[in-house]
Amino acid sequence: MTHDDVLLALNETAVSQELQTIAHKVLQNQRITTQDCLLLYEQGELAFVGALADFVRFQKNENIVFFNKNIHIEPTNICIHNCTFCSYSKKKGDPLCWEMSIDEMLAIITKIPEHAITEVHIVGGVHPDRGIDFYCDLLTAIKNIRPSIQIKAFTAVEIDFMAKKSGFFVSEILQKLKDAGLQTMPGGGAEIFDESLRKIICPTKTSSERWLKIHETAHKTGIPTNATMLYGHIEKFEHRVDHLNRLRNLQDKTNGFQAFIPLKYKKENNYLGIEHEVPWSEDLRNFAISRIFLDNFKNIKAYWPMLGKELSQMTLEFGVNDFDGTINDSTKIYSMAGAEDTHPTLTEEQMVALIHAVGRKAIERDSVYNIIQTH
Ligand code: V47
Ligand code: SF4
Repeated sequence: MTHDDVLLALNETAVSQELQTIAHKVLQNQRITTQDCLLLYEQGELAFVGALADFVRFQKNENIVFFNKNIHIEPTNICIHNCTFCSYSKKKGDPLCWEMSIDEMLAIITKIPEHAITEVHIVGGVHPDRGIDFYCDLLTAIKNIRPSIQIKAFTAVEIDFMAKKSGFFVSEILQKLKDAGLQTMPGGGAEIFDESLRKIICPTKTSSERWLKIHETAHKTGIPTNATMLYGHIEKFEHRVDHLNRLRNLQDKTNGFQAFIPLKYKKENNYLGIEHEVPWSEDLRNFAISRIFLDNFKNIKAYWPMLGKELSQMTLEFGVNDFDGTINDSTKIYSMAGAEDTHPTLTEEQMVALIHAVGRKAIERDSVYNIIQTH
């Protein structure tokens, strides 16, 4: 949407004076406040926030939608933590637990033709017996068999454990991993930063303060990272605003976040006991408001295995300009939590068609957003 389109839409929508003031700020590329953001969550109708988000999206990325070709490897689902929303982690000895050896993980990569992927995304549970040496060996072995592959790996929660287990500082752990081949870090483990909610949904996990510190240290070490927010569980709008604000503040300081990825809470097979997931209209509003508020993030990413292909396609009209990858069926975090697509895969052609269908240019990128191919 252009500036004029949005103004036209605004005139045709009966919105309050306060919302109009926020809209004018956005259209003049001014930063909105946390109070503005809360008002958008409380009162902003889907069409209204969608129009503003589309304006911001176009300002930052024109008509480009990025995607990358990757696979996910989940080394283990054995985890020392007990997050109540998690449908995936198991304790040692549970019949549903798994732990892959380095050779097993290498075999997954070897099976995939060289040109088919540019990135491997590695995230798993926090295994009590696996520390920095194991993960450095893993990265080194991957680089030995596929030197050109880019490695996005380990949430701040896994990094935190590697540091505590070994006695090294976080900065030392990150440097060792970088030397072994780590290029970027994913955004998991952020959940929702409000400390009182963390006590309920992830009581033993890395604190918000430490999550942010680990990302800050990664940025200083030259490792770009992503940020996520788990929404649609027990949080209120004010907690989402607080979460986004802490991310925006850190990004002002480091500019090291590449993308923001809202993660929709899925309710199956976990102990949180939420009866209903939020409706798709709330997913779209949340994408849009995040796009408007996070004025210092270039990319808002939709993780399609969680949302499904159709809803992910719709997010493109609500601020999203980035799709997480062409993924094989090894992603279990969401299939175990009730995502409809239990074997999420999209070929390159399907991904491109999905993007072209909404009139955008599809660009294959690498892990640090260099352009590989335009479609
Ligand atoms: O931190 C766990 C989430 C995250 C559930 O950075 C759940 O490119 C919904 O962070 N319902 C890990 N979500 C995955 C993640 C991620 C995914 C894709 C791309 C990137 C990236 C990062 O998964 C966890 C948690 O927030 N999660 N259980 C659940 N029941
Ligand atoms: Fe472990 Fe991550 Fe599940 Fe929490 S969300 S229990 S840290 S695997």
